Amino acid sequence: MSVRSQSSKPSDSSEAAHRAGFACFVGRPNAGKSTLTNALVGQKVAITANQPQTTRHTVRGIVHREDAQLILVDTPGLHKPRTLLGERLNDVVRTTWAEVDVIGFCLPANEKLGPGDRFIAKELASIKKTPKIAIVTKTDLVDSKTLAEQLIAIDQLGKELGFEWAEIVPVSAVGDKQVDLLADLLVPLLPEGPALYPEGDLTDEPEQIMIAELIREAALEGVRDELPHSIAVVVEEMLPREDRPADKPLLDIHAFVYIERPSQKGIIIGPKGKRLKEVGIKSRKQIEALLGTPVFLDLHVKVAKDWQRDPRQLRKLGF
Ligand SMILES: Nc1nc2c(ncn2[C@@H]2O[C@H](COP(=O)(O)OP(=O)(O)OP(=O)(O)O)[C@@H](O)[C@H]2O)c(=O)[nH]1
Ligand SMILES: [Mg+2]
Repeated sequence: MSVRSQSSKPSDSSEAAHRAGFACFVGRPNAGKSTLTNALVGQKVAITANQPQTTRHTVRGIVHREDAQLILVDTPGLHKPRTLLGERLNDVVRTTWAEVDVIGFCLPANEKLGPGDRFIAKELASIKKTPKIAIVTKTDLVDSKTLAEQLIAIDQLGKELGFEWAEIVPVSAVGDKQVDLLADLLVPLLPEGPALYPEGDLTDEPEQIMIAELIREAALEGVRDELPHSIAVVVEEMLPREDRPADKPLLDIHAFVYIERPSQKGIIIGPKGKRLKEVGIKSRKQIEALLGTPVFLDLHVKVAKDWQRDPRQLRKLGF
């Protein structure tokens, strides 16, 4: 039988069926999960920072392809919790990986496997039904020998725990290396089915949350120690400015930057308010790009005492 006649048969299955489903990225804080999510989606849907525990809720990023719709679920870094917030974040991660079609375990190429990675791998090993891909992130930071050693160590880790990785893929989200390949490897692991989100949707994050996150990202830059964990941002109000001509709209956004202690106020605001002003300028530019409209951003710093440990405050802040 010729190839041609085979492919013309109505029952032929050589035309791959459309697939749609969920893949989550898990890993230690700072492993590069959110940066990878953004690289795959082709736009920033999750904020990133060179600090652990940047992501505080699951963020969906949607990759549209001819053959598939791949919905990525970026999760907070899994860590040893020290606060109620930390416990809540870990719960979110565990709930997520029970719900997805494939799990991508992110391990940075430039850090040797540690107890934190082993701990996560062990938990993943107990989820038998879901395929697991090991993703070696930040490959641009290491030479080929170090990368090879990391790949071997990860393969070994799976064997020790009694499972095989569906794939082990090295990627660089910053260098855009093998990011498309990763999508190619994730798609066949999704179930067959029609698209779950409308074409063009890149995320289902509400605008107000994305705006608060962009402000928090700007506020995180350059702060150290405990302060990054203490910052939370809430957008209180978004209103079009009245009496503006139709061709010159302006959106007023009022947001609160919360910290945990009065002593942190000075650092966030900076001398003569300089730092807060910079945070405002930086995030406003990104918000304007996101919304496609000029914005007046009004930021206020408020103390929410020890909110990371306080159930009532956590609820108020959306956790
Ligand atoms: N050189 C390099 N840096 C990267 C790469 N991917 C991420 N990073 C950096 O690693 C840091 C952490 O990245 P994130 O994407 O925020 O990490 P995360 O895993 O989402 O962190 P949490 O949300 O805290 O769990 C940031 O400074 C990124 O710029 C990469 O491919 N190459
Ligand atoms: Mg993140």
